[in-house]
Amino acid sequence: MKANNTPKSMRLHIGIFGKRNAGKSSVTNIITHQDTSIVSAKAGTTTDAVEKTMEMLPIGSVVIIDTAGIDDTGSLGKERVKKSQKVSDRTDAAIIVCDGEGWNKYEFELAEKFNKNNIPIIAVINKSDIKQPDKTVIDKISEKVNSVIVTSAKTDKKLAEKIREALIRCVPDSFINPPAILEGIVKKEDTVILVTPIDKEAPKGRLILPQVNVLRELLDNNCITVVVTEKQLSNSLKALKKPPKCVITDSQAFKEVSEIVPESIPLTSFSILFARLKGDLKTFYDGAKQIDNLKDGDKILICESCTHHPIEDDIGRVKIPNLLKKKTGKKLVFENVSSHEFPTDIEKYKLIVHCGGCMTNRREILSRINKSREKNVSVTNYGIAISYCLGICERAMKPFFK
Ligand SMILES: Nc1nc2c(ncn2[C@@H]2O[C@H](COP(=O)(O)OP(=O)(O)OP(=O)(O)O)[C@@H](O)[C@H]2O)c(=O)[nH]1
Ligand SMILES: [Mg+2]
Repeated sequence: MKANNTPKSMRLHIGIFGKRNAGKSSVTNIITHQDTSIVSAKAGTTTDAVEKTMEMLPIGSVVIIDTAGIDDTGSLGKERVKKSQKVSDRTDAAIIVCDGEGWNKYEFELAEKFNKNNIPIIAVINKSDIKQPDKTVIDKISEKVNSVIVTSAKTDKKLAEKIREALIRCVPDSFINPPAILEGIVKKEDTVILVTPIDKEAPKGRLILPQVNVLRELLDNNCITVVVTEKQLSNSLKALKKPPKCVITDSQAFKEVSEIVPESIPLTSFSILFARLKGDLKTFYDGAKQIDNLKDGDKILICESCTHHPIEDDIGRVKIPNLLKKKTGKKLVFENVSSHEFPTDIEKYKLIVHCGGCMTNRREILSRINKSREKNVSVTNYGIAISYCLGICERAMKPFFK
């Protein structure tokens, strides 16, 4: 598979971290076989995360992210450190680069975070042409990581190969064989109806990513796939000789679709399929039940992974807040964040409603779920919250909890 054929969010994200001048950008350029990042003797050369997508067999397509030094100082430096920390939230495998002096608190703290989240770490002890690390240095680092590579980015011609091998040994199987979106729901050659409303929010001339991903998976499985707007759903059901194996709808048309599709036909949404693929379905389902406990003045955070210009009837800014207000009858306060932004003071929220996350990777959403769990904040998903407010959540979840 070519790198460009895999959606970015499904690619293994490899973050490269370390103190300033450790050789992070040199290692990045060696892995990517090109001048992806600027290398210089001046500490603090890399000031913003630099991303490069590439093909790394047999893992497939990966995103290499070079970062700014984790030991940067001053007000601007601190901002850079924050950015590097954000990259760590979406890192599936970490490479921590240091010189022969080894690690200090910066690397140990970072490694602690990765260890806690089961994220594999490869330690690259660089600049061995200047200083070979002591055995005690290597031993201390080894305790915290999956592999240690002692090397020199200047002289080691086999470094890219060594890193690749170390990655293959430690990355989760799921990245080498990504799970199917429709696992357990659809089998080869089944008939499936996809409902994709063409409303104001639908991008001109295109389908949105979850729809495209699901459609592609159905075609890969030789399924008979009927794609309609909600207006033709009833006619499509009548036109089929046998009922479809399931109906998958855009969450925004849930109500209408649930009224048309007979109870005997499994029904769910693109967003809920992605909630399972990218997050943790059970946590999101439990989170939705918190909706009933909301009180006047409660704050709700709406998280969207992509950045788009809010439109008149925006799902995160208008539709979901309206549904929640209607369902609870309470005066709720909504805040919205998008892209890689995620507040640190999440304890002030009663509920977090996250989008399906088609534009981000699973690691980032799991990391947000973890943070919410640590602070006892309930978290749910767009599709699940919508179905809950409409009173059809049980039905939409049934295909997953058979
Ligand atoms: N001698 C020697 N120098 C190296 C090695 N690796 C990198 N360097 C040099 O160390 C300096 C810093 O390298 P970079 O790759 O820019 O380091 P960095 O960690 O990206 O640095 P910042 O972006 O400033 O945080 C450059 O002058 C490199 O040429 C090595 O293995 N041996
Ligand atoms: Mg750099």
